Amino acid sequence: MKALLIVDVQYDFLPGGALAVRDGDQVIPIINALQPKFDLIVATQDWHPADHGSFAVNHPGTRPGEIIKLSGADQVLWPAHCVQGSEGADFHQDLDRSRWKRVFQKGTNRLVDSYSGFYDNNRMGDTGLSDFLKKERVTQVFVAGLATDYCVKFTVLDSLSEGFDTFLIEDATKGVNLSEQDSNNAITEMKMAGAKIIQSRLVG
Ligand code: VGL
Ligand code: ZN
Repeated sequence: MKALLIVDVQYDFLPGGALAVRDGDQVIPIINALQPKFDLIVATQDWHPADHGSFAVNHPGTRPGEIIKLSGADQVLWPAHCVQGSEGADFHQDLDRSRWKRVFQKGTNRLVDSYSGFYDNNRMGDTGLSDFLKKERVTQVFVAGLATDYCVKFTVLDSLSEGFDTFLIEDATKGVNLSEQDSNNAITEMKMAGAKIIQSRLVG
């Protein structure tokens, strides 16, 4: 069984959003065209409390892009984004949600960020995604969405470590690129870890 995993296609990561990914909206029609090729579709949703520790505004004197220690780990500080219940946390209205089986929310613990849809960055909190996919007898996981260099990358790496045959659908993702090469480096890292990098037109 193969599953499509759609990562964080939310207004705050799209042009005009608080943490906008350049051309992020270009993934929407590609993801919509992919969905009929899958019998199982799930999504992740970045879902932070307003006092989340990854927001620069919650650390007076800091700015987005700076790195601090949060619960002992290096943490990039972000503009406030995907606050629970806000419009920015909503999925884009053009994204077809009609066949999604479940949405896995992440980033709810203010003390640790959670880029992956499986586990938080300290590998403590578990969204239940891995157990869910295993119960559904999924063996192949195809990942699309935002952002290539953060949530998509960590989701792909955790998917591999959970034993799933994992595919990155390259043209169905876009990166933040705080540094110019971040997305390219992320793709190399995913490939080195065992992910297969494919294009959407080649998904059967
Ligand atoms: C993400 C930064 C902070 C993402 C989420 O979805 O890639 N990036 N929170
Ligand atoms: Zn976030």
